[in-house]
Amino acid sequence: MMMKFLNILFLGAILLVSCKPQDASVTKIQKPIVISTWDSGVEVNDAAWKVLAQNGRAIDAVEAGARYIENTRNCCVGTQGNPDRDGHVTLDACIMDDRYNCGSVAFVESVKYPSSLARLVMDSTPHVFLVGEGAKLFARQMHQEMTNTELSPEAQKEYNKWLEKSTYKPVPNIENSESKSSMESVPGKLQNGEFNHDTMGVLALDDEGNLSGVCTTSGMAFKMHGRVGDSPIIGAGLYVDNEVGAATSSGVGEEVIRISGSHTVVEYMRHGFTPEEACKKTVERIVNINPEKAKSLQVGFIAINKKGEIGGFSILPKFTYSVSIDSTKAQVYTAKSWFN
Ligand code: SD4
Repeated sequence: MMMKFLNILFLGAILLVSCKPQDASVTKIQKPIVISTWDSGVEVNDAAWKVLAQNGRAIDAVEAGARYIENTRNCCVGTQGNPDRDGHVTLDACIMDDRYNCGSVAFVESVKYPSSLARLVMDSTPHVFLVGEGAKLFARQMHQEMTNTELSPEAQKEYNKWLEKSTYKPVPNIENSESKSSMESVPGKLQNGEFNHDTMGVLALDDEGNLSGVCTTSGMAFKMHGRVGDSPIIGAGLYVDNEVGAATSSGVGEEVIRISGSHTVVEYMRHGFTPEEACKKTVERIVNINPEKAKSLQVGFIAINKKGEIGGFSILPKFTYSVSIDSTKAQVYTAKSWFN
């Protein structure tokens, strides 16, 4: 009798094994791959791809991408970006690797490559976050390239234009009562006619299957002096969990901080949602806080999981992201949005 029972148990076990649905994770993994926010990610991805193509680490790839954009003139990243309302360009950045190592800098001036400074905080200090003068001092100690505090001609022009009214205050409720889009103060095009862009978030999965990310910005144009957004905050502007996936954000930082946006995206992926679904569910969290206010807020997330699946989602239309899976020009996708 006992023997018969054991036989049935054994047969059951065999059947169970053979009936187990095929694990999705054994399907082909798309790697290496790099994705970044906005159309401006096309060139950023190029810089990152050069590292990935040589079997480089994701962390080195994303840093290379961030450095590329920090070295160009644009409204929203690096020392040539638009200033705060007192005329200072203050920079925020963070970086995170595949082992929960992370580094951040915020409210830092004159540092040419804030993403590399964040990397140095991660690699060479026992800390995660340095701000302001302390971050600048650390940059000098680490022989980082510094610039003077003069505004670029384009940023000066934008600032002069803004000074005529000086109405923009990056406090969400005030913005809302003035019924202004928070992005209104950011020029859509540069003087030379080139398309302008916003905060740069870069995520990569390398040949070894490891994830890393970076986020870098000069923050919301004409913000209050001392204001820090989501971009340098681990969990808000960026989060990487090498077991699951990575996410980064662009848009009104205050809204991202209050829901720990990028961490939330990663947690949704942990619970089985695809990257696009995870971004959408996170956007929904922001929208649900105040659906009326959300109609004039832009926040977008992009995400990648361990299989190299990617996705993005935003509150308002026209949030784009760039995707590279080889050395050819990155493909730009427009994310689906909550409002149309
Ligand atoms: C911030 N999230 O400082 C940044 C701004 C941004 O595209 O993304 N601009 O709140």
